[in-house]
Amino acid sequence: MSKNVADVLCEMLAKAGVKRCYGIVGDALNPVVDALRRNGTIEFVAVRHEEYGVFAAVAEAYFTGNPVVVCGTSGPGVVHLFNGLMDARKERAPIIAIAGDVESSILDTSALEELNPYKFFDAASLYTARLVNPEQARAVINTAILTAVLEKGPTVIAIPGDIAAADAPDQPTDFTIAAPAILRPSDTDLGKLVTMIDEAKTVAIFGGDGCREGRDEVVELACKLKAPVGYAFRGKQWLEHDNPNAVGMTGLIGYGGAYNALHEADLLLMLGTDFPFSEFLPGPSVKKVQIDKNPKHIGRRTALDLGLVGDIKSTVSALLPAVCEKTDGEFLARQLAHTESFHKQLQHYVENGPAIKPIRPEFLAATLSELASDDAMFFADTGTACIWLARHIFGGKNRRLFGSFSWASMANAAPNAFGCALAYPGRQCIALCGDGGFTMLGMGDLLTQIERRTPVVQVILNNEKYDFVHIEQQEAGFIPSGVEFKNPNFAKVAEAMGAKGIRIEDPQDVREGLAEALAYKDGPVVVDAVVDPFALAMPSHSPFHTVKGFTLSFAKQVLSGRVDTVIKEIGRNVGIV
Ligand SMILES: Cc1ncc(C[n+]2csc(CCOP(=O)(O)OP(=O)(O)O)c2C)c(N)n1
Ligand SMILES: [Mg+2]
Repeated sequence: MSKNVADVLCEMLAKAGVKRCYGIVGDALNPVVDALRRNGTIEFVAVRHEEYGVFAAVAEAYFTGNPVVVCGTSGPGVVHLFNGLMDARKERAPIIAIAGDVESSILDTSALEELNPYKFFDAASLYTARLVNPEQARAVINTAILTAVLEKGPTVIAIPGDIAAADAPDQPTDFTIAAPAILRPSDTDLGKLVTMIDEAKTVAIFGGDGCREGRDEVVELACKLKAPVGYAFRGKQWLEHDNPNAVGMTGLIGYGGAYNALHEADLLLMLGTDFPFSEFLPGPSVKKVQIDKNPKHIGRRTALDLGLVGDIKSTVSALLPAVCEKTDGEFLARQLAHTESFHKQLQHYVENGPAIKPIRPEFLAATLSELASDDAMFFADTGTACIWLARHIFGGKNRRLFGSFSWASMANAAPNAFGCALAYPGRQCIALCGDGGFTMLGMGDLLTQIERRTPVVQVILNNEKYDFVHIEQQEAGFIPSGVEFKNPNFAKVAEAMGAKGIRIEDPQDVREGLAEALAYKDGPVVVDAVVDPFALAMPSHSPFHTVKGFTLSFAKQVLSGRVDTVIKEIGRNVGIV
């Protein structure tokens, strides 16, 4: 039997290292799913919502580096892919989306479910193609794969069912994927940087996801320069562990001495970060150098004294032998001491946690971190889960931390954990979910986990509100509104669906409940943790407008008769940092 276009598609995707395709079947995709079935190399993972499939794919693709396929059809099913593809773009995950298209004979006639992929995917996709002629197949599929893998992001192939089912021309399906190219600044620019470093009395480093490959080199440089190392959320998992110079994160969920270190240094080296919160970066009193392999990142968050294009590993490797070692460790010691004292403050609700009801999320997260294995993978929903992940879940050489850090979509954690549970069987995959996030997307596809008996641990922060927004509204001086909702007992819901459900209401049961969840290997677990809805977390540095906003909001709430709420909010956060 001759091959059809869908066969060629599957063959090329399999050759690119694709292991899974997440999605929902239908019309135009039927020939594609049939080809996947016949090919047998790529597993089709049937989900209940296309967006869930994409978030699962993003985590798998980000960590493995292999491309992962997602699919949806036609207009509405394709639309459900979009949010996840934006996430893939921002988190830099190689995803290839197959978008089922209407029959080629009715394209551009406003047919039922017709969607123009070029317009629709414009913001998310690095390369969008419409396969309307079998002769295009090899070139289009080749480009979609190479762009996704080498530019690290999503690409889209829209394909009408009749084209997927059409005979394929006899074209070669082999291709090569180059290893990442080595990119480093010119000798002249490196020379300028060496002079700046040697002339500076004190240096601080601030790193992001770009330090992933060059982590050891960055730590070595920091040690040579006696430089404290702060990090953005996406840099935490690479730069925090086994780093004697680590001083924590800056930004709204920041902790430790990072803010001070960055502001008090003579020279700040920003390495592989596109940290978006400019107000947390120092002004002109600190000299700033940024190094990134993406030229678009250079200088867009803050004005620089020097901007260099290069990947962190090779640039820092070239820098290391050229710079003079610094001998005065006073600046570093001061920043480390500050970090240590912040860390002690952070322990307030952890140490007192067993005696505080409702359960403090700090205590819940810290206990989870303590009980989880050394190679556990943690995922946090956008919301307060991110704060507790950043502050109380410790990374390690083999631990992984992930979230929708740059796109900041809700409801990512459960699918992220599901994707990694499939890609890394035997590893603990733990999702710290908001109750808003879990009910938005996670609950429906709990059925997918159940059917496959995938051992994902979902810990739901049951605070009956969009707490992050609640905090945000107060910070901006508003009276909180539209943020509260009612929940069912999630443990009972999970049990009724066929998963293991554990409800924890009492702080005394936290350790035992989490240990039981982590030990369960026979399928998914939902831990329904009833946590304090008034838990607040302040950054290590609170900008003036934050303090002003809270004061204004509290005053407004008192004036509108919500004295009770304000007293609870203040009373429950006396040990706050
Ligand atoms: C898809 C999406 N919708 C809305 C938002 C805005 N938003 C950010 S955090 C948040 C609240 C999350 O609530 P929940 O999941 O309950 O977590 P909590 O903060 O309560 O822990 C909202 C509504 C978003 N980031 N993404
Ligand atoms: Mg919530």
